[in-house]
Amino acid sequence: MQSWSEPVNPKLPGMGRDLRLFDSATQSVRPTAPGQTAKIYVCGITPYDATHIGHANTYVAFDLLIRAWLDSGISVNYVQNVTDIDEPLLERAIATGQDWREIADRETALFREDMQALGVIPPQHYIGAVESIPQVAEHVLQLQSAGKTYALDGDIYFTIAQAPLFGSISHLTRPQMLDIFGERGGDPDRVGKIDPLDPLLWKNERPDEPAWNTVLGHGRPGWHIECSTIALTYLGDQIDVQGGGSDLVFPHHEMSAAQAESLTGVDPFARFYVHSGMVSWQGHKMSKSRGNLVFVSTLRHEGVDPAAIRLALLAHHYRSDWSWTPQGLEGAQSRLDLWREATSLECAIDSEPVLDRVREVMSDDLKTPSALDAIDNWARDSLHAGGSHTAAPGLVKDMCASLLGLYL
Ligand code: 5CA
Ligand code: ZN
Repeated sequence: MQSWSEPVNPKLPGMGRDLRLFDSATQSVRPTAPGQTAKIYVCGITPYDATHIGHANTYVAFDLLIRAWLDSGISVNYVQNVTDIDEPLLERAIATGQDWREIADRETALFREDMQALGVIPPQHYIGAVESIPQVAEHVLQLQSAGKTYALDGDIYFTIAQAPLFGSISHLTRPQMLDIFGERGGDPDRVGKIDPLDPLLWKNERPDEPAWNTVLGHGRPGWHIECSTIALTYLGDQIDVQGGGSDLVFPHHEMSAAQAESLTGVDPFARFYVHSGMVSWQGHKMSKSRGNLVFVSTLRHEGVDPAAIRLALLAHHYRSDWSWTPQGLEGAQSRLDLWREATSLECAIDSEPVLDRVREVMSDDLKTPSALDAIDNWARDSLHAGGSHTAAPGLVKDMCASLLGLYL
């Protein structure tokens, strides 16, 4: 699939520190220490509605992670999927009388525009579920041949019982797993399953539903195996980071990892499982199913500067849950004005210590609120007290672009 354009990121003097990140599996902040090329897979959108602030927060969080790696001299292979066939898309198509493909194409196009406007670095491989169906079917066949699946009325399930690391990402109790599985696309109550938690690998063709002709016959993939397959195909048997919002910890990342590990024999599938917090609005997590959404494109069309939207997100640490408010956006706009004024000065206070501080806090699990504080202080002091460093405003501008994705 077509991705979007890469923003221009100025080269900064010196080099960033080694990035440390919180890993959901070990529940600890550890050095990421990837090889020369870091491999990251971030779960993409299900394109049945436009990009909302919660999505934006998640993709900006992983953009910051990638920027921190790039700044420390590591190149990055970044893969993101689009879940361009799934139940919610088909339900939306029926409800609105549109073709599911048209909805997916239109919303994916809007997502690309939003990402570009927000200064998000595009993935090298932007891969649709639909275009991956032949590889998914091959993987399901492999699991079948290895005796790790069973059939139920023509559908194929993965037997979770033989996945030794199952549960090690989410650390949930079994009753918790059962509850959440049912809420997030699973079918714990289907009669005939060996374990209610077994995830669907392959759905046999149903009347009035799209199906593809594959080595498994006519049908379509289950959700989790799509991400296992796309990650394995484009990044190899073990990746450095599997990312997404915290609502994907279970069942999605737990299941994707269990399936990938069963396919390759390599564990863990991801060295780090990284999850961003949930953004709420009107008292609930912003979600397409609830419909309490603030769209990035609506704000843009209202004339809101995308840099202000991005800055409103950066005011929160990526792992915290928080509420979107108009006041938060106003605060971000004032901050943007302050930074733009200070970076337009002819000379200012030395900003090399600011670069050092921002690198320090960003390398420590991407602590954006501390980075914003450091830049605020520099901007205020420069505007009030002046300074004699002619290169300082330019350095802050470049730093905001390269490390924070803010193009002042
Ligand atoms: N297509 C699947 C992943 S394979 C999916 O979850 N799509 S999604 O459109 O529902 O969500 C896309 C990303 O946005 C996911 O990482 C999800 O965790 C994140 N996300 C969804 N809602 C919010 C929210 N309110 N706050 C923060 N992140 C969110
Ligand atoms: Zn996914």
